Amino acid sequence: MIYLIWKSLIKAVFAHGNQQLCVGMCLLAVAASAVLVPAARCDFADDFNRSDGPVDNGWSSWWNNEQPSPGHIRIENNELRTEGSLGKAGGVFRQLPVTFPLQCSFDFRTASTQDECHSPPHFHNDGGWWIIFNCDSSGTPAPAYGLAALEFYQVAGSRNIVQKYLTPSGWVIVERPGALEPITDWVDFSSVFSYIDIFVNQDFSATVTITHPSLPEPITVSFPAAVNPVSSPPGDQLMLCNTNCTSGPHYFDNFTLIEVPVATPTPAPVPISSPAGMAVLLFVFSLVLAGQLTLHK
Ligand SMILES: [Ca+2]
Repeated sequence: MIYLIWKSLIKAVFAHGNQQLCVGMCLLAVAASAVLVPAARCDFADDFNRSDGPVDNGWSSWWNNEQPSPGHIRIENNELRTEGSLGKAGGVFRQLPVTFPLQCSFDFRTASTQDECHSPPHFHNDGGWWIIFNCDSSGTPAPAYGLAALEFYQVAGSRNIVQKYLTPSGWVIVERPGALEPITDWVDFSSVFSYIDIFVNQDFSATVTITHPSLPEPITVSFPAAVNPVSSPPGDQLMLCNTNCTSGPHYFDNFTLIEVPVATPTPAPVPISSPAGMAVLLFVFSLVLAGQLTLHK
């Protein structure tokens, strides 16, 4: 039956000398079924280029037990200036729920020349970064100390890069490359900006690339997919802060966050023998028979 209908359609179309129409109709079902559905995106960027003073632009700040802390966390020379605090750090946060995959990047540098406070025998410079996605707002003194879906941080620069994510049974902490510290051929952050680039997939597998001005090649580490992460994020806060106990100061600049569009898998072409394929054929065939299609020789 299908063969007969198809043969009739081909015969009718070719009888009018319009091969393009035939080919076009054959592709119709395929084209109609191939639909990309982009996900909603929530992109954000801040170059901190504004007058010295409070961070503003929607950010809240904290330092130690102060929240807000405009004296310690502020804009300085078009950069975000932060200070560390023993066990409490300092930085900024804002309501910015994100979905994955995403790519974010920022510059980081530190004016600190002091040893890291928690790393006896103290051979690391105390300057490091910390970024947190989808944390709740219940933490004290800041959301950084509550629950979060996902975090990345690195202390010093010559230490391992850390991924931390939440599961129903608690935190999971993954260190990469998992090498003895200080890591051979890595360097601590300095007064000159390094560039941090993070790409996170939907399964929380991730790549972190750090470009130091003093190294000939970027440092790149990869993290595997998360195992049993919480199914829904505990909050909607984004945090950007230092990991330090010294005053630093520690500086950030050129923060960007881009949610990468996710394309749904392209549906398989509608088989000519399927109900949808049959409907298309019958519709075209009926038009041909009724003389409603203009066929050009
Ligand atoms: Ca800037």
